[in-house]
Parts: sequence; C-alpha cells; structure tokens
Amino acid sequence: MNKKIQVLLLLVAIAGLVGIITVVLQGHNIAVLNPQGTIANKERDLIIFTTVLGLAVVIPVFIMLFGIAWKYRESNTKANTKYSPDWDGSRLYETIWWGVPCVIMLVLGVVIWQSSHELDPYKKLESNVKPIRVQVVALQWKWLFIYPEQKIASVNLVQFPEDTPVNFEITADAPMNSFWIPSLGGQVYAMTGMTTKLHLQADNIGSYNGSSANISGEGFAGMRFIAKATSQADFDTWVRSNQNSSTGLGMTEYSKLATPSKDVPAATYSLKQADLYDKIVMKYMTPEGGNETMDHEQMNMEMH
Ligand SMILES: [Cu+2]
Repeated sequence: MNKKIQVLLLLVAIAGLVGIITVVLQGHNIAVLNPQGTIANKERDLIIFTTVLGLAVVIPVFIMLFGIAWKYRESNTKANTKYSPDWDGSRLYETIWWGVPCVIMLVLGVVIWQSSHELDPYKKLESNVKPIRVQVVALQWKWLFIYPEQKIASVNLVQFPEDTPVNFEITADAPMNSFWIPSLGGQVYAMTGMTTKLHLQADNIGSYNGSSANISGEGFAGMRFIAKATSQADFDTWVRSNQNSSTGLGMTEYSKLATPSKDVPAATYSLKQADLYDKIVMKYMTPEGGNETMDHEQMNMEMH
C-alpha cells in the first residue's frame, strides 16, 4: 500500500476513535464524573488526579514507542550509523525507568492514604445541620428505606433534604447487595445480620439514580431506586403525607414485602413497627429469629 494512504488511514482511524469517545461522553451523563454531593466531588477529583498521574507515564511511553519504531524503520539508513552492540548499563536511563514509577507510587500512596481516611464511608459528615437517619434494607429485588425518627418507610425511593447529611445504616434480608448512589458517592455492601454505614450529602436539588453494584440474581436489573434531594419544606411535606398514609408497614406487611418480586414501583408507608430494622438484622443473629435483644452495633464489632 502507498505510504501516504497508510498515514491517511491511520489519521482517519484516530479521528474516528476520538469522535466516537466524544459523542459517547456527551450523550451520556456519567454520574461519577458529574457529582452532586460533597463526597462524590472529592471522589471525582481523586479519579481525575490518579488518571492524569497514570497518563504521565502512559503518554510518553506511547510517543516513544511510535517514535522509536519510526526512527529505526528498515528504510531509514541514517539511524544505523551509530551501532553500539556492547552498550550496557546507563545510570541515566535506569534512574528514569525506576525513579518515575517510584515517585508515582509514593505520591499515589500519600494521596490514597489521606483520601481513604477523609472519604471513609463510616465517617460522619461535618455540618451544622442535623443529619437524617435512614435505614436501608436490600431485599430481593427491591430497596426498603426506613426513617425511624420520622416513622415512615419507602420502597425504591429515598428522599432527603439538600445540604443535609444523610446517615445510612445498611443491611440485607436477601443475598448480598451493594448500596450505590453514583452521583453522591461510593458504594457500601448490604449484608444479612449486620449493619454497614454510609454518610452522604447532596449539594443540589435533584433526582439521582441508585442501584446495587453487586449482582444478586434474576430481578437484579430492576432493583433500582431514585434518591431525591429536595428542599427542607418539600421533604417535610413528603414526611407528613407518608405519616398519614393508610398503608402501614408492620411485621405482617413486611413479610409480604420481603418475598421476592421484580421491577417493583416506588411506594411509601407509615411505619407501624418502630424497631423493624433491628428485627431484620437480628433475624439472622439468633436461632429463634430475633427474640434475643442485643445491640446490633455491638454485634457488628464482633463480626468484623
Ligand atoms: Cu460484613
């Protein structure tokens, strides 16, 4: 093939690839790159920082790969003038290819150490606003949200005021799942018989997608929920309307709800069983299924 055509084809291929990537990125809202909350913001910065740091090695290596291949091509007679078959050991080159990765590892190590403490999902968020407590139960295949203080509950819909820390306590009454609202921050596992924690905060009003980051069988694809950040007034209205709801959630209703079902629409309840969440956790901790009382926080300490 003609050399000019080869170069042209290569340029077209590169332009096409860049074009496709641009269209895909524009057409889709990649939630982790478009954060809506304090934690997610810092996580996005961390993703970008580590990617750029990695590219600092990857880009020069690829430029050199193509540059060297081009320079030492068969038809370039000039490149072969300085032939040194006994060449070995170069302090300069050894320093570069051992030194650069060492520095990157060191920088990454410090940054990751700091951020994994700063962004610890169990760490309470600093705020002057009183946090909202939400207990999350991963069911097969739906999400149950319990508001113990407001005495309400909801399925596949979690609502909270903006700029307010939300303290999630997470468990499961089904196979292991992973609680994840990508716009607001990272994921935390939901497991039977124990409580995991996640602290998030939305900076803006909006509806964000939530799902599980851990596949749990047939109905998993429909196991999605909406996380709705609203104004305080809208949240209060929502709470009041749920408190007055005729559909209550007690033990009987819960056992019906907990049976596996797929693609469940969002629903709201008034909470009839105040300690429903503790009962669900304790179900897996005693042979009698929750007749013994033991602090579940204390139980978690023993488990982990
Ligand atoms: Cu665990």
